[in-house]
Amino acid sequence: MNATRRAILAALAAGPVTGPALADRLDVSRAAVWKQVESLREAGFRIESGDDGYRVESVPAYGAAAIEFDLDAPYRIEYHEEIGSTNDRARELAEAGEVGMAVVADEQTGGRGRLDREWTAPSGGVWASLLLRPNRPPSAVPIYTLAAAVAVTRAAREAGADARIKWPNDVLVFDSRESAPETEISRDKLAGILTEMEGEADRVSWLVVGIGVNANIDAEALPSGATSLRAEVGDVDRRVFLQRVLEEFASLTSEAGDLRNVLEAWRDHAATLGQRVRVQTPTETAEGEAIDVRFPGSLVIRTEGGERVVTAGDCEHLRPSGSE
Ligand code: BT5
Repeated sequence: MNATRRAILAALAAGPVTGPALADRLDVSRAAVWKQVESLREAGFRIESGDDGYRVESVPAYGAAAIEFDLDAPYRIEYHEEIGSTNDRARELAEAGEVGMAVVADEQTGGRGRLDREWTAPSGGVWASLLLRPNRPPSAVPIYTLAAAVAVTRAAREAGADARIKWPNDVLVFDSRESAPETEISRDKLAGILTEMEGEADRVSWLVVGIGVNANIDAEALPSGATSLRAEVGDVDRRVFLQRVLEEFASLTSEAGDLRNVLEAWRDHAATLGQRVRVQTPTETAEGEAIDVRFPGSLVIRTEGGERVVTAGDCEHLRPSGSE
């Protein structure tokens, strides 16, 4: 999307505005304004022109301009109907020097999970990869994964799903039909996050935070153990849902803010804390009660041999000892 079109969208989001006022404000010709308004109409925006100027009556369901319209987060959107992996595309853009972008797709044909696992990503999901260049050391990067999990969880809860976070990167929905929910054993994966980066010792060069949410997808189209917003609460407006995720994420990770605040928000939504867990790290297995999360995202586990702090790995929630 070009800069004039983006600026027109931003102005229209604030209310009706006349063509001449837009031309003045953006320092372009009236013909240029008209051309961009026409192209927005072609993209599916219903824009009426009345006495008070152009007014947006409706926004297309999804797509770059739709997601950017009225978005309160500093990201430009690149949209694809179909792509291999939005993370791969964001990495390409990183190599090309871009920043502050989100690559969004309706469908991914080569979606990736952690450790080269496959991520099933049919049409109807929210598949998005954010490209950032935070002024932070690589050691702080795990907190961005936690922030993304918090952002997705908040948006999913607003949509009505009982979403909670399993350390470090899974958003789960708990089965409300379960008779004894305190055992918290029955839950399905609604979303996952894949964070990738390149950096030097003291500074991140680029960071890609890939967010995958099973939104308007039949549960049958997903692997076992997965669920979708459609299955839990019905279809959502993906444009609004993704905007919420991006806005939450931007506010949690703003350069001016304290990243430690993410931990507080994460604890509020954590399913893992207080649970018996088994965490498989690349080098060891730790089993015990998950008691806290520490900056930049490590899990503190009380094991028989004392407290252990794990920084990465796959976490399994176990039945509490003494239960069936
Ligand atoms: C993740 O990996 O959970 C990270 C997933 C990140 C996906 C996003 S989508 C946008 C961006 N572009 C990409 O290419 N990726 C990111 P992990 O914790 O390793 O979980 C992977 C495992 O989850 C798989 O081995 C399956 O068992 C399961 N799985 C696969 N697809 C799933 C889905 N759609 N929903 C729930 N579980 C799934």
